Amino acid sequence: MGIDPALLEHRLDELYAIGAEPDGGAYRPLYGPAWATAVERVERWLKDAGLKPRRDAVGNLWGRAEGTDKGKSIVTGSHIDTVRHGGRLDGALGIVAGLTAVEALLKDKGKPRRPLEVVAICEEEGSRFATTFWGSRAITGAIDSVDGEIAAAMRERGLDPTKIASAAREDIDTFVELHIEQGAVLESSGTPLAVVSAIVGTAHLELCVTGRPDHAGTTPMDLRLDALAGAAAMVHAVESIAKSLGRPAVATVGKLSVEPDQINVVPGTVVFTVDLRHPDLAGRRALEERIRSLCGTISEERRLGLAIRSLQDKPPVAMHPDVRALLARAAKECGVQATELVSGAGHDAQILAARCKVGMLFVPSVGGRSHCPEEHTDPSHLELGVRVLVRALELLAY
Ligand code: HGY
Ligand code: MN
Ligand code: MN
Repeated sequence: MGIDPALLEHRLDELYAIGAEPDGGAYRPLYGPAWATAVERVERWLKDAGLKPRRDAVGNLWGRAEGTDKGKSIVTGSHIDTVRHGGRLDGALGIVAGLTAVEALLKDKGKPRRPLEVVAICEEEGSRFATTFWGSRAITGAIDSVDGEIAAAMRERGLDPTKIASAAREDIDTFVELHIEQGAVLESSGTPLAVVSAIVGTAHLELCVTGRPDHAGTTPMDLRLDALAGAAAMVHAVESIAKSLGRPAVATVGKLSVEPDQINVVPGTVVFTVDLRHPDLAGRRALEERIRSLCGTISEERRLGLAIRSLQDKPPVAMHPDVRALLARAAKECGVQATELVSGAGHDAQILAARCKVGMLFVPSVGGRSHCPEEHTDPSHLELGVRVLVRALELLAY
């Protein structure tokens, strides 16, 4: 099947250049200028590939090839947004690979039997707004309200926040996503491809620690209610609890803000986030329970206030067995024995699973690095991933 690896790399480079940050990486936050430019570029590629482009009410970009039969669509793609200083492949690979695969199939095999679509999902990372999976939640009809900030940003892009419900799809049969592993399992085992078996469950918490702002020079140490010293003890507790549970439990404090954030003021308030993950729900609940309890103890011992808010609570999601088997067959027919792997990263497939059959392919990440400019995958692995994706889509849609 005619795939041009150089074109694949070139398109990935072109997308990576959109939202390039001066100190490395790319940043394409939802509805921002770089996001809009990237959507336009993919839209042009979709048209060049002979796909009919359509933007839905939240800005997901679809490219569709009608099938000879009617019926539900076969869809491939991924998210077009990035984290800050994001890498070249997270999300972008799934879009460019999906486009490349469908383009090759249309050229070599003509019109598919079933409708075949490529989707650039508008947002998955939650980098700009407190939304993760915004695009895929719209597709599954899971957005029931939109806050003012997002609504204003939508209107700026010519989107109508009152029309979000129209983005919901009931006519997708199967969604297949090619993604980088973003971890080091494939690289360390020397395996070039994995079929994802499940995606871990993720909980996001926000902890607000309240003390008392005081003068840094005149307040004795034993009289302080130092919110940052308390939060630091809690951050250490988060790490030690996850370490004591051992792999595959993980917990991350990724954001922390201090008020009044002045060199000569004892911090009065600290807000920080915790990202908790575990392949099974019981494991994740145990991790969360221990973190909540120890942070509570620390706040009492230090006479600090503590409010914990749940921002996200996603259970683990199994990939569809039929799709897993089909992806393994496609890999085998491309000459590779794919391994099976649980994804420690979240993906749109875990949301779309509510409405259709889903499956994912992983290619190795060099050094296991991702969500950083160092994100890299060997071009031969990218090409193999696309070839297996082509075969899988051919089995599904022709
Ligand atoms: O957080 C995640 O796992 C994904 O990259 N959004
Ligand atoms: Mn990501
Ligand atoms: Mn991703």
